[in-house]
Amino acid sequence: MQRSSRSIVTTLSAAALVLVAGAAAAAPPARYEVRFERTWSQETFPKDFPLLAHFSPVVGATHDAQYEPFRIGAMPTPGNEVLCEEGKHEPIDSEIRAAIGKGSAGVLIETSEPLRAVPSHATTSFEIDEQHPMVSIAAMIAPSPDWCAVAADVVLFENGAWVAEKSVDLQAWDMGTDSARSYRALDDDTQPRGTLQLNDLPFFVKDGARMPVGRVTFVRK
Ligand SMILES: [Ca+2]
Ligand SMILES: [Ca+2]
Repeated sequence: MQRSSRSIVTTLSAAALVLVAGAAAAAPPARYEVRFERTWSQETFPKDFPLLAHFSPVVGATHDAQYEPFRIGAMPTPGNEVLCEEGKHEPIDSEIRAAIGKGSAGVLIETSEPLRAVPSHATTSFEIDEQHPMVSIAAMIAPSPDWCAVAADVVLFENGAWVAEKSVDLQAWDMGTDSARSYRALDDDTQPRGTLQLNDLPFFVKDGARMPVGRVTFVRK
C-alpha cells in the first residue's frame, strides 16, 4: 500500500515537472548580434605594452549552468590553455561541441579574424534558446603567457524574457597554465595546474582597480 501511494506521488511529481518544463519552454529561441570590442591599447595600458599586440579571433558558446567554458576557480581545460596561450580555437571548439552533444551547450560562437587595430571589434550573430540562457565568450590577449579577454556567464534570458541589449566589460583573465608574468616571457608551463583567475598583474590594475580590456555587447535582432 505504501509503495503504491509513493508511486502515485512520484507519477504526479513527474507530471507536474513536465507541466512546469512545458510552461518554461514557452519562449521561442532568440537571435543576437554580438559585438566584441577591444580597448586594450598602448594608450590605455602603457606598462610594457607589447609589439604586434592583438586579440585572437573570438570563441564562445551559449550554455546552461552545468557547463561553463570559463569559470573563476575552475581547473583549466586543454581548450582554455591553447586558446589563451596560442589563440587557437582547437580544442576549445571540440570541448564546446562535446557539451552541445551532452545538452549543456547550445551553439558554438566564433569569428575568424584577429583584432589588430584599436579600437576595433569583431561581430557575429547566434541563436540562443531558453535551455542555454547564458553566453561565455573570449579571445586571447596576444602576445601573453596565458591571458584572455573574457566575459563569462552573461545571462540573456531574464524575468521570463530575452533582454533587448546587454553590455559587459571584458576582463583580463589568467588561465593558470603558464607561470610567466610578462607579455613576452618564454613559455613556463604551470605544473601542477593553477585555476582560472582574474588577472591581477600590474598591467591590468590601476590605483587598485581592475581595468577592462574591452567590452562585449549583445543586441537582440
Ligand atoms: Ca598564468
Ligand atoms: Ca602551458
